[in-house]
Amino acid sequence: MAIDLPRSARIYVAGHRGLVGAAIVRRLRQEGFGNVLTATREQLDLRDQAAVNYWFRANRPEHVFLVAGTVGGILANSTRPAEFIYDNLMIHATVVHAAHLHGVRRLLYLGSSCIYPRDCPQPIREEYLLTGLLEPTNEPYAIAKVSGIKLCQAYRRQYGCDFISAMPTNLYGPHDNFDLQSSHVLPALMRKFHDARTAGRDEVTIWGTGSPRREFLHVDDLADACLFLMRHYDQDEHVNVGTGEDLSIRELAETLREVVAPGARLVFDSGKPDGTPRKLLDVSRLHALGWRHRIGLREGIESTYEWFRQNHDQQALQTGLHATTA
Ligand code: GFB
Repeated sequence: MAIDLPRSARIYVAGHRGLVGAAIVRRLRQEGFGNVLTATREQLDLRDQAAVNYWFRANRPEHVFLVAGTVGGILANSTRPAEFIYDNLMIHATVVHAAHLHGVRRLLYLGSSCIYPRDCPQPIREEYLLTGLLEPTNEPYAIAKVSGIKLCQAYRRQYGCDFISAMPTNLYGPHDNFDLQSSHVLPALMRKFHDARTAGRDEVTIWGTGSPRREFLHVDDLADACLFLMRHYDQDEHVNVGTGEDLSIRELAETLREVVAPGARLVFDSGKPDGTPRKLLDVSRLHALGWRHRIGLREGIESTYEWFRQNHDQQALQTGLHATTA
């Protein structure tokens, strides 16, 4: 099945300054889409329904990638729960509602793999949603992300809106957040190894025990999957997006060490939380549709480190919260 997405379509990328939004904009421009619409946070507060309605009326988007939100790693999620639930609930609701009011043809909403129960069977199938309790360190964020799926489904059922949902695994790549207090593990460890190397230190601290397992997808692969789903998927159920492969945090740290700072010693800080023991997505629904990831983890880490080295000074000035990813 192929759904028409003409190069002239007016496409709004909500959250274009974040990891995911920036990758989708890059991808759309590479493919020759000439009407990519964006708005900065200063121009449009996505938590304000009246402002969002006004913006949709003025700009008339036909397709929407809803990838905006307040995001962060395990520490930011556990210390700023109010921001994570309020900002995300509001942003999802205002954009979905305005898209309905203003006749958007298709909308893709991006959730997160933390929507699934903490202790669900692995790999995680889409139907495990709402079958058990969530991981406490990110429950407020996960509740907001589950609400986004339910919004899309409710607007489809009541109003016939063609709104779809994709649930990505942990992401990384250029334009990630490298701030140690708010980032996810991969950019955090890349930065820690880099700082250790440049300062001549031989020790790098890894939070938790190193035993949790995570799956990592390069954001350019995610952008590719988002376009693929926009063109080939129009069903009610959400779709997992990942590689189908995971590794332990210790193994991830060892890989980053090889690329960034060979010889550094790993020290584990068990005072920091581990979070969910394992999050490996079952990607058979996506594979059956005809999409597979292309960028291997080692290759993706090497190219992201190259990007980081070239952009590090700029990144060091940013906190990255209120950016966009899953
Ligand atoms: O990536 P991360 O912050 O988030 O942490 P989650 C993954 C694992 O890496 C945890 C460990 O076990 C962390 O304890 N870790 C080790 C570190 N060293 C570090 C470090 O220096 N920084 C960080 N951040 N972690 C998030 C959720 O969960 O994943 C969000 O909180 C969202 O809601 C996102 O779903 C994708 O994978 O545990």
